[in-house]
Formats: sequence, structure tokens, C-alpha cells
Amino acid sequence: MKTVYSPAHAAHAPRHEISDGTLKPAVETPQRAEIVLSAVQAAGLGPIVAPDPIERAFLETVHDPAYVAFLETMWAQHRALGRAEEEAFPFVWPTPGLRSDRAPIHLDGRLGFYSFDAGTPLTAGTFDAALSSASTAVSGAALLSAGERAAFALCRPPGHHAMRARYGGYCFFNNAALAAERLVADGRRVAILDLDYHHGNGTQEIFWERGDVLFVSIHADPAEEYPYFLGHADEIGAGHGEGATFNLPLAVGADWETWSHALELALATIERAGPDALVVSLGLDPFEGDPISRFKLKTYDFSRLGTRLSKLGLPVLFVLEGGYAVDALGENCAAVLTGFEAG
Ligand code: SP5
Ligand code: ZN
Repeated sequence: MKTVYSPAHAAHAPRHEISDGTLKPAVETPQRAEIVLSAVQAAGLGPIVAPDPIERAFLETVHDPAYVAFLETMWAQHRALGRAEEEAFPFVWPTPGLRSDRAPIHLDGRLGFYSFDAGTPLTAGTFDAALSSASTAVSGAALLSAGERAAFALCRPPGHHAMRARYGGYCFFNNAALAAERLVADGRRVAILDLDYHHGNGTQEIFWERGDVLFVSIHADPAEEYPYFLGHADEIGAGHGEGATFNLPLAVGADWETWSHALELALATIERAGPDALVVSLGLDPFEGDPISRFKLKTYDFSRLGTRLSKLGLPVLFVLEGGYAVDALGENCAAVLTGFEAG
């Protein structure tokens, strides 16, 4: 299968994040994408192709234009304030009880207005890198529309936490949602299967009231894990989207036996809906060696996952999400994709 990749991701190279109650070294780094690229090349998976640039109007089918403009202009505002730091973080949010009907003008107000966590660094190159990541996903979707059975969008930064008008969880534009919209625009009925360790709150929000895109997610119980405030089993969608969201939260410590049981439930739901394309939000952080996660999947399990997905007989777009065990990330990603090709 083809891999869509752009080196433009490297413009987003944060040094720090805020997590575990303090300032820590960033885990979402350019090295992640470089390691995955080397591994798919070494596995002989297929050609590496460059993305076509995403159109602004298409980006704004998923994201609020004011949010896109915020990401585009915030670094100039950071510089104009005389801030010399290489990263910007929000520190105040319009939580219930405060007003969220007026967008602030000051940068610190805007940072909080357009985010939902403090764990996601913004840098000088974030907007350009996020745009290239979104382009990568949409170009991957276009490969399916052109008749490919499968494609791999090697996206970085990741996307599934990004909401219509808020960034967070290392995500700025929702790559999987944009890919799904591309496929819908090309006449497909789409399901999204989100396998990242963390719940894809952004994707869920974007399609919450949509009956035409099924969102199914296996992730750590939000009572115990990020993003904490979405991803429970009683969230099923609303309006036209009622029944088109399906969450399978698992207790921390889940191994292949537990996880693959949830996978079968997820796939049965997808097969019942009868889509004609599948977007997989491929987080590799359910891996046993992941430094920020607590599931127990092994490299061999990622290979079994790929083989199982190929048995669906659907066109599949794999969109890279999280995964922070850099030494094993490439091998685990290649295991899914070669498992799929072998299956
Ligand atoms: C795309 C994606 O995977 N985003 C994840 C964002 C998670 N951010 C919060 C990380 C908190 C890590 N706490 C780890 C505790 C063990 N040291
Ligand atoms: Zn994750």
C-alpha cells in the first residue's frame, strides 16, 4: 500500500509539554514520524507519496474558520507581546460559569478559548506542520477514492483529540475526521475505528449529531486516563447521530485477550452498519512498552490486528495517531500494515 508522508511535520518540534502536574519533556516529537517512515520503507510496504495541499474551504468543513485563523496568527501575537519562549501554553479556560460567547482579543484569552488542555505546546511551526498533517490524511482518503484498497497516512502531529474549535492532546486539526469528510464527499458511507489508547474526543464531537459517519472507539476508561471528560460507554450520539457513536472503554492493564474481545464487538458494530470505507485512527500507544499508557499489546498483537482488519474486505485508510515508545513505534506500525497486506 502507498504511504502518504511530508517532512513538513518537523516544523512542529516542541521541547516541553505540561503533564503529570508539571513541565515535562515533550513526547510527541518529529523523531516519531521519522522512525515510522524508516520502518515502512524497510518493510517494503510500497511507494512513499507526497500529499497535495489541503484547501482552506475543505479544512473549514471540519474546523471553525475563527479557530483556523487563531492557529494561523497566534505566533505573530506571541512575538508581538515580546515573548521569547519557544512554546506557548494556555492557563485559563471558559469553563461552565464563565462566558464563552465572546472570543477574547488577548493571546492568553485566545489560547484558553481555543484549547481544552495545557498539555499541548504551540510553537512557531505548529500551524504549518498541522496543515501538512491534515493534507496527508486527505490525500490518503483520495487514494481510496481513486480505487486503492488501502493507504497509510503517516500523519504528524496527530489529530483525533482536535475538536471543531479547540486543540488539545497534541492535536490541532482532526486528520481522521477530514479524511472521513473527503470520503463522504466522494460518495462513500464511512466508519471510523479509533484504536488509540486515549479516547478520540475530537472525532466524537465532530460527528456527534451525524448519522452518516459511524464512530467506534476502544480506549482506556476516562475515569482513569486522559482525556478524562469524554469516552464513557453511555455516550451514543444525539439527533441524527443517535446510535452512531460506540465507545468501548477498557480498564487499565488490558492485554490482547481483553482488547481483542472489544475489537470483535467494534467490528460487529461496523459490519452491521455496512459502510463502504473504513478510516482507522491508528494509535500505537496500546503497546505494552508505551511510556504514557497502560495497555499491554505486544508487537505480534499489532500484526494480528492488521490481519483481522483485512478480513473485513473494506477499503481501509490508516491514519497515524499516538504512540510514544519510539524504539518500537516503527516496528509496531509496520506490523499492523504488513499484517493487513498479508491477510
Ligand atoms: C494523540 C495522543 O495520543 N494524545 C495523548 C495526549 C495525552 N496527554 C496526557 C499525557 C499524560 C501522561 N501521563 C503519564 C503518566 C505516566 N508517566
Ligand atoms: Zn493516544
